[in-house]
Amino acid sequence: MSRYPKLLRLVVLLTLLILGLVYISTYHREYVNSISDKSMNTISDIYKQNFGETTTESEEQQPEVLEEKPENASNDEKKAEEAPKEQEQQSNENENENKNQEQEQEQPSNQEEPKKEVDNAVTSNPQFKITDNGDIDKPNNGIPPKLTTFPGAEYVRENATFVTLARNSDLWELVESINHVEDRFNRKFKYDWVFLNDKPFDENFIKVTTNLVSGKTHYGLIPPEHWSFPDWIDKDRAALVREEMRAKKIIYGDSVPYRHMCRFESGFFWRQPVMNQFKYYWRVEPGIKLYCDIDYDVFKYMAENKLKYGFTISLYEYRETIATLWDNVKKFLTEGGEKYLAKNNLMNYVSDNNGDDYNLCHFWSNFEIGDLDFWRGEAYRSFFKFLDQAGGFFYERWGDAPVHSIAASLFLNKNEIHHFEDIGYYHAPFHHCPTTEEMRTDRRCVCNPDENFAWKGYSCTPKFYNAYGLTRPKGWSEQSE
Ligand SMILES: Nc1nc2c(ncn2[C@@H]2O[C@H](COP(=O)(O)OP(=O)(O)O)[C@@H](O)[C@H]2O)c(=O)[nH]1
Ligand SMILES: [Mg+2]
Repeated sequence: MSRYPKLLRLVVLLTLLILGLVYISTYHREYVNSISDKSMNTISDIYKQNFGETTTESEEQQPEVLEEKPENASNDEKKAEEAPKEQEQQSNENENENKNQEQEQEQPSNQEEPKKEVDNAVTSNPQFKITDNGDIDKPNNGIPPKLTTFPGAEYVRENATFVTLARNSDLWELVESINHVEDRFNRKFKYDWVFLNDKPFDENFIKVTTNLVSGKTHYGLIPPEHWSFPDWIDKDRAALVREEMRAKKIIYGDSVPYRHMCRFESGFFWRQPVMNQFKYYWRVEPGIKLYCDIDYDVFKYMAENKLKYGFTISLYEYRETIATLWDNVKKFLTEGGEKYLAKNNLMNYVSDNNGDDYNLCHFWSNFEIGDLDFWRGEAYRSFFKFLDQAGGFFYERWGDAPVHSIAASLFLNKNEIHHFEDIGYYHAPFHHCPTTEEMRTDRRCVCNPDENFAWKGYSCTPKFYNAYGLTRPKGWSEQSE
């Protein structure tokens, strides 16, 4: 026998040995990782583990709870008075943030910015473009072209409805809202409208609203278990809290019905049997205005772009109304809710330190266009159940806006959330007016752009654009003061 077969055998043996070693070391690393994952228990850990390190805006100041107006002032007056003070507090912070972004946009630096990781979920949408610095540009803010002829009888609508929670006494303020919605949008598309009340609607309410809505109207009576104290709530403790909040003049702090309303909008509006037939909804409140034409079917837009949640105005919450909300969110996540976190979520919209604290940002829920299936899904159901058990709707005054917003920001991917920049909107005391003159002219808007809240100090919209990595509309900085 020659020496060569022996050498060959040696080489084969050595190769097998090396392959074996590589396999064992890889397997071992995965195993060690899986063990250490289990020992993570802070939200920061969970966040980093799921999404990696991200930049924070940790120097940002958070707004304090503000002095309230005397008790005899109306709520609108109170809100209108508070807003400028709040804006003052926030303006420095946002000025810096705004200036930074403006500079980035207007004076591209010579140094090459590292390209942001491309988010396939976002770029797969053909209307979005990735800019050189990695931000996402939605031409015309992602709004489809106007329809030139409006749908006729054969039009196939989305499975969608307007929805309004109201008392009989809200009728005439609500009539104004219906008028705006019909005039600017719904007379062209004729979607249905659901009205919900904890007491039966009276004949006049039904007659007037049915006459004004171009689609079909539906009326739902809320069952008592969706509008009362659950049996695990200590009513004496809740009453004590209301007294304390009354003394501190916290807005709606002493109100029982307001708390039922917030709990209902958080956990029950989408459970009403009359809502079962619908997939999409647009929430409308009494006393709102629409400032611009909406010449496309927003529900189709939601469906075509697989959007789950849309908003117009975004702002900071009163800290005292949600003192322990975020602690409960963290508890929910560490006690099994972590699995619901979306991969490309908007944690950085609601938190400036990767989830350790809530920055008070929320979408203003008096306007919402959303997919009911999100609230119906397992993630939100278990989230709401957890919060409801914790009792903060009654022991504090948790609003449906922060509850919805936190859920949407954590459990949805960012490309499922949309800012309706084109929908001019008013709910006292804030206005949303499309930023560019081009859009305001095109949509026949009647709002004053100087009053556009979007880029002002107390707005969270800049944070939304930053967290999402969206390019802001041209001219935003002129509207920031
Ligand atoms: N049926 C019913 N609706 C209510 C009650 N309280 C508030 N709402 C409705 O809940 C929504 C929010 O209330 P609103 O007073 O506008 O609160 P704000 O926008 O936070 O100042 C509106 O659509 C109201 O019509 C109530 O006690 N019963
Ligand atoms: Mg309202």
